[in-house]
Amino acid sequence: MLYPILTDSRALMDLSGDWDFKVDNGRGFEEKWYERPLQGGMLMPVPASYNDIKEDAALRDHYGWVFYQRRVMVPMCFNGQRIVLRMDAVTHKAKVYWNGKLICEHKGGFLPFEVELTGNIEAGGNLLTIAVDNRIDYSTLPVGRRGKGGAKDGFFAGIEPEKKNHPGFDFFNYCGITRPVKLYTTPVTYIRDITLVPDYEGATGFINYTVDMAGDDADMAEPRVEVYDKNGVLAASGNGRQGRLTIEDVQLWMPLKPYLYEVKVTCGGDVYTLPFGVRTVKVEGKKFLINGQPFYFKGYGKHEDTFPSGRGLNLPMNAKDISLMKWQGANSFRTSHYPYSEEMMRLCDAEGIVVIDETPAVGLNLKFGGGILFSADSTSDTFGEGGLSTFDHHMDVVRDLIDRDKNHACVVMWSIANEPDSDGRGAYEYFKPLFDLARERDPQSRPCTLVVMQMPDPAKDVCLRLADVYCLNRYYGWYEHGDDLDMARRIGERELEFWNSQDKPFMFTEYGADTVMGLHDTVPMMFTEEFQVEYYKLNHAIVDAMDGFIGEQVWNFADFATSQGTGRVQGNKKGIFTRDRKPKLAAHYLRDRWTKIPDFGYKA
Ligand code: GCB
Repeated sequence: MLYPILTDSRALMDLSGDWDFKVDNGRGFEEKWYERPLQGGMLMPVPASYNDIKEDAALRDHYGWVFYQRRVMVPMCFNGQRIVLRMDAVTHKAKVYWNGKLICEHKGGFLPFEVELTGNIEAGGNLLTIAVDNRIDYSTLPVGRRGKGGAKDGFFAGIEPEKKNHPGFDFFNYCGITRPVKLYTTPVTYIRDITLVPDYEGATGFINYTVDMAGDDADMAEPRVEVYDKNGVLAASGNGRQGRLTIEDVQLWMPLKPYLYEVKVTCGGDVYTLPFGVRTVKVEGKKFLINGQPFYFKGYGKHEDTFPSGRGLNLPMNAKDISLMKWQGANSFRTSHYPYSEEMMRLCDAEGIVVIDETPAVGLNLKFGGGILFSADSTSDTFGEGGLSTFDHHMDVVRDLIDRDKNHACVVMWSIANEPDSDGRGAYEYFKPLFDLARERDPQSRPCTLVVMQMPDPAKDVCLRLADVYCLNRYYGWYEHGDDLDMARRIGERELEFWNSQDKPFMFTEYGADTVMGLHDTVPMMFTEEFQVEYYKLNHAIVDAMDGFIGEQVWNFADFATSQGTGRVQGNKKGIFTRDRKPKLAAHYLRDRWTKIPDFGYKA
């Protein structure tokens, strides 16, 4: 799906702003709130999660539907064009009404969807209502647990808690219209999609392209594809729906040294341009090759999490985060635990930040019972009867994620899920088709992975059979033996030797220790800034000695909001930066380490 942009043939209107907003009282649909202006609501900024915008605990923890609404004027000069309404992300389910009529529904909170409005525009204004549902369960991604009810018998029997979400994941269930809503036009015969596959041989670069046209005259239209360099000089061109363009003296896209060409497609009356980097990615033996050289990942697992936007698009913070990573010598991050905004992906292309692109499949671990603080039904049969029913939706998000992000130079690997019960019954049968789909769908044949947690028996983990890189989340020295770092080192070493003895590369996609900014001690005491540094030193001493270890992505870039519980102090404090991006002691330690580790050839 193409990112909406302004071109010679396309208009674009961003509908960001303060929308009318009302929490459903259980009668919103019955009373058809979408047919007329919302009564007695409040204003709510779009894009943003609604949870932290007001001083209202009930709104923060709301369970169910809310309604967003605004009037949309559509300029008459759009007449004769195809008019499309695009929602970049609505978390987690949406029903979209245009002038009182349901025009589309969507499940999944982190990927875009759109609907054509052509022929349905009223002069003088149109009523747009988006109803948003934040409920999570065993069929959604991320997964929500069936909440624990009140006590069945005994002294407190009969006291039932209010219905609420029980996230099966360790981040706050931020919801709402979290990314922009846009209206754009195309000519009636239009460029539906562009697929680009880069390659090079010596100094000659190649772009294999496919242009997908749609509309009345799609069959007759002959695309022209042009590639411009940074100075606007034509570097290659060709005609036809498919082809291979040759760029002499190609400039490669490299981590932290990105070079982007501009690919311009013209067809019929439509024009679309996209920035594009020429680079290759491949796993060979125990190495992860970018442009043929062994890359070493230095960086983070992140979140889209800021105050008070929640998971709402925050452009300045995205820029700040990349600046901080560069200051530290980091070169990469994982979009834990859901696809990030397209604005962030485009920024990473432009800044040369390497991305592991993850689906929203988190919490597929009923056996684990929901982890450190989640209430959950614990069952060992996550992928069996009575377990999850996420499979079809999981297929959809793998497909939609790859379709959205396939052309990004920054994306070097797909993460199919985070920490599922990957050694359990049915795990292989569940994950095999998802890996097959990702491999079939990605025109650039990037490596695929499954991020695995500490619990499963390493020897039985399905990632051994399915993943191209073993991505490990490990907490030796925190959840395990935090009070005995020597024991943590010995246990960690034993397990990591197993992974190092395999014939594929492995890396940390998470390792970390909760650290409250400002807590200090002379000896490593858990939660202090000194302890966090010791924790990282311990882990680095183990992995630096291992030839198959190809990267360290720390958990987490910054402190972030979570559900409440005794294991979380106003959120998860494993950040190397605080939530407002101030460095803890470990930020300086990592800066010192990472500026000394080269991006390429560290484990050559
Ligand atoms: C994990 C999860 C991550 C949590 C982290 C933690 O394994 O993947 O979402 O936030 O542990 O801090 O416990």
